[in-house]
Amino acid sequence: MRKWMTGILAASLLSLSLTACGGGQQGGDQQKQEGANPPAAGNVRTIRAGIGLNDQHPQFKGLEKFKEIVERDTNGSIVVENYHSGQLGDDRAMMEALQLGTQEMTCPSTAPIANFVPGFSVFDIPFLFPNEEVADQVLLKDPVGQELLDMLPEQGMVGLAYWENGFRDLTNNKHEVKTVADFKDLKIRTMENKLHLAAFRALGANPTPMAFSELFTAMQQGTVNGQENPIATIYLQKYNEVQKYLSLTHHVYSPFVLLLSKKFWDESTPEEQEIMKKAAQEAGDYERKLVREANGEYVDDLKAAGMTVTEITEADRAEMKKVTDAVLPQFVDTIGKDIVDKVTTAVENASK
Ligand code: KDG
Repeated sequence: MRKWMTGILAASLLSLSLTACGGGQQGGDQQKQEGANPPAAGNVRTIRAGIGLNDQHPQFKGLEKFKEIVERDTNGSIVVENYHSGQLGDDRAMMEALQLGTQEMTCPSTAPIANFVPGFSVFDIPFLFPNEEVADQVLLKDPVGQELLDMLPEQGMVGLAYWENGFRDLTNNKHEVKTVADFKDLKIRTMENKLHLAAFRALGANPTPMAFSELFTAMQQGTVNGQENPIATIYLQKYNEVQKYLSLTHHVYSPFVLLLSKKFWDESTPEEQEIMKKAAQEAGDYERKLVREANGEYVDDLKAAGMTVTEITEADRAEMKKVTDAVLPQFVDTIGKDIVDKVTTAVENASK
């Protein structure tokens, strides 16, 4: 038998044995791990993770990263199935499913979470954060960020980590919006959040709350003239096909929270809980990096796609802030004065 043939035979025999023990370089560890004690089929538990955004959005890429880390580090005792584009329902329905334990994971913006834990509406205060760095400081470093997450278990959900949706900008198909006066009578879709509704009413618009999954059709059919979301969502959800004007209002910074069903959390071992927590933070840093790049990059693509893009002057943004600040007093008690004070102080300190 020719020499090279013995080589191939040997190699294929070797790879066969590796595959049997689950492949590749880190054969050793993996072999050791996987070969040693793969979980009995009966012991494998599944996380079904659903989001409203599509599979092109960094949020879905973040979920795929979470899947990779959790399945690797739990040695397959937990597997993750990711669903996008509202396949498992809209934000409210998915959070209710987590409470019931009929779904394990979702990652909504904080605005809809405020319907379950009103404290999260502190992040809906318009023009609260001057930039992403200050947002990171307050959400990821200041104790108030974790204090809010610790309010979720009472509602049957566990907040594993903050991810990023981003600064929200306004689009519409009626006219360019530069000043407060330009908001007049625009039919704007908002998230299901009372503070957002009050802020847009104060600006003179005619806001209507609506689930994310209904938004594209509502714009297509003219049920609404406009909406507000970060650039990545506007571009990746193809809103330029149904919207002509984009105003870079940056009126609200929207965090996401990666939520897990408390039922699933309580049924997990301390090791599994630690792995899921770490994976959520690592995948969150990965998602945050991707979405920041996307939010920066896609403005030019939207211009190229024919949208009229309007920068807002600091003077006009200050005017918008003055108008929306007027609605805050009626929300302080709902949010909790303690939380409002802690967050606004943290923002001031981080802005120095
Ligand atoms: O996947 C997240 C979406 O469901 C939603 O939270 C996105 O910001 C959003 C919106 O406008 O509803």
